[in-house]
Amino acid sequence: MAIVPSERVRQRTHPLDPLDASEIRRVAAAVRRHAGAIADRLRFVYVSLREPPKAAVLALGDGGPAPDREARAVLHDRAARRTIEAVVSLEDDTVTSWQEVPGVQPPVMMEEFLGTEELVRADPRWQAAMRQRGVEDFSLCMIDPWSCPPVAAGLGPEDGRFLMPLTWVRSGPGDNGYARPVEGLVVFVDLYRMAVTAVEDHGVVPLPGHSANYSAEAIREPGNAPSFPGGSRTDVRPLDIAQPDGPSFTLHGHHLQWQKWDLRIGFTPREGLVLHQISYTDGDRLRPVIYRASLSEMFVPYGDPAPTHYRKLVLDEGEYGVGMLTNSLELGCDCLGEIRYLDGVVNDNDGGAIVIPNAICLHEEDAGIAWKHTDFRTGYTEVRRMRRMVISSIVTVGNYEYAYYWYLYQDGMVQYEVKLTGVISTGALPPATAPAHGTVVAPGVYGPHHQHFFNVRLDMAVDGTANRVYEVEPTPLGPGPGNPVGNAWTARETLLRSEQEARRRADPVAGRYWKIVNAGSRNALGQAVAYRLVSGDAVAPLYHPGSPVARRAGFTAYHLWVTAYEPGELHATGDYPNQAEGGGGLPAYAARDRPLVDTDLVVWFTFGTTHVVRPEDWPVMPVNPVGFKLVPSGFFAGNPALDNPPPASCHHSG
Ligand SMILES: [Cu+2]
Repeated sequence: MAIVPSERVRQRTHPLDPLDASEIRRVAAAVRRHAGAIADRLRFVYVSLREPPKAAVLALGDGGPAPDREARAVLHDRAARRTIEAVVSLEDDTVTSWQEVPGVQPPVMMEEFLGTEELVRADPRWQAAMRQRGVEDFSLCMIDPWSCPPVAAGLGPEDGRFLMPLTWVRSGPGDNGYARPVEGLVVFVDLYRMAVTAVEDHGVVPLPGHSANYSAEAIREPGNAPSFPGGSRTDVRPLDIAQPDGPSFTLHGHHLQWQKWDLRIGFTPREGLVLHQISYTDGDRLRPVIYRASLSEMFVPYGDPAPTHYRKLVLDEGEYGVGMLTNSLELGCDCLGEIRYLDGVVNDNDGGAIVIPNAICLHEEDAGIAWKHTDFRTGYTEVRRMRRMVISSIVTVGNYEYAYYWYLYQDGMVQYEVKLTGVISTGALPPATAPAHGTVVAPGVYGPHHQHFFNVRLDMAVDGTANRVYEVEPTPLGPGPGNPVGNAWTARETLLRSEQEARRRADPVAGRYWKIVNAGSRNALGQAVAYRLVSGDAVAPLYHPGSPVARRAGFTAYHLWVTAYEPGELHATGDYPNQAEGGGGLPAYAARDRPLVDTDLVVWFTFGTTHVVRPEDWPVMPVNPVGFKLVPSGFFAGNPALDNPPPASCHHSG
């Protein structure tokens, strides 16, 4: 019997699997055939899976037919300054939709990111500014292409396509370039003309003199800041993770099963790591919790009004794409233990495929104790270990690293954590001055104050798609007949009925949290099943509420947003935040004020950190973890980790 190759592919590919390299190339070929005369002009911004309708994916679990496989391509015709969204059927390699999107700028492309550096290096005005600062060897200069927010006139999408490179200088090849920022020099590049349109020089500030390297060798050098003349510590003995029988999870393609958890792993050029259909096996039922979980945007606004810093207002995901910037991970370094990996596959700007080997790391970790009790009268003790499944990826965005971690626990908890590390963005100071909006980290170098905001989109599916959300606030009761000694309080629940009502701020001191409830599904105690969203790291924006900064990232005005499910609503700042005035994404989605009770809904959570830089953040920053937890709250009728086996080496348990 003849086997048709495409049929074989079809059998192996789940509808939610990300595009592989051959599919990306097929999409590009189909786009070029369709584009005809303009094919050679088209640049490929993003090529990614166009996920099938949710109903079709859910029907698959009941034996429904495999939905057609489709891809979405965001294209840019630079000559005509047009952005096009195409849909390509991977069933027959044809373009099924071709739509121009007017008035937008797609994100910065890798070729632009890389091409800008050489362009600036060759510009006589920039060269003159560098010579004024005593720099003759331009090969030591690092020209980072920061995005260009439209906070100045004439920089909207209709005026051109801009980047705003900032310059640093290495003291020698291979040195930490961010140790020597070029203060006061801002360059504007028009990517359509591939030309430097303006060079702003706000005056010479001396380049800091010291190196700030962090290799095991470099930290010995007396001139390094800080310096460790003894080199690396010698008292760190081996700590090996041994799993002689292998890990407790199985990975088939992109399908991960671990303990009672079951999910699929995806990857897109914009969002990077995506989790699909996170479900928990409870007896003989596979109970859905989240249909799709993804980082939807990041925002890093700087709080320093100096000319080099006030336009640093980056939307790292929407303006660059964090999938594109994902690292290849290495065993024993990025992840420890018995590791499995998945590659990430993204497009290049010619429509080719780039495979990022080992982009996603999967492993198990011991997470301390799961639970314990000692009967103090008899000495009878039961204790269990907790284990967690870790799904992670790390991205490099210029100077900063962001490491993203999803954790699944044996007690039904889902946790998300971003570990911030890398090198802070620096500024230089004139001699004998103190920064008003930052912290000195080395002689002549300061780290400006800034904030990091993250927004995670959680397409919830607690026991099915019909969910509702309550805000819960522990509330003291006033004194009275029902509260004679004044100790009484209740957990007051407020139903969030519509999108406008569901824009909420965190109040960790008050113990406020949110509960995603399926009112139609009851646990054995008769309670409606739920998961609660618990915030540890909610921050308030420090920019003025009426400012262009606030408008750029409207999602930061609230920590919680809930919207009615709409497949195209995936990003907290909307589809095209690059050079946009703002207002897209969550503010626009929620403006429709759709009803939210017992419907298919999406929970969006904004969290982050206010970064008042410390000297200890220099020259490379110790990780700072921020995130949130989703905790079962009546989803089970008791402790779901009761059946964790007693530890073999523990004599008290069993
Ligand atoms: Cu920071």
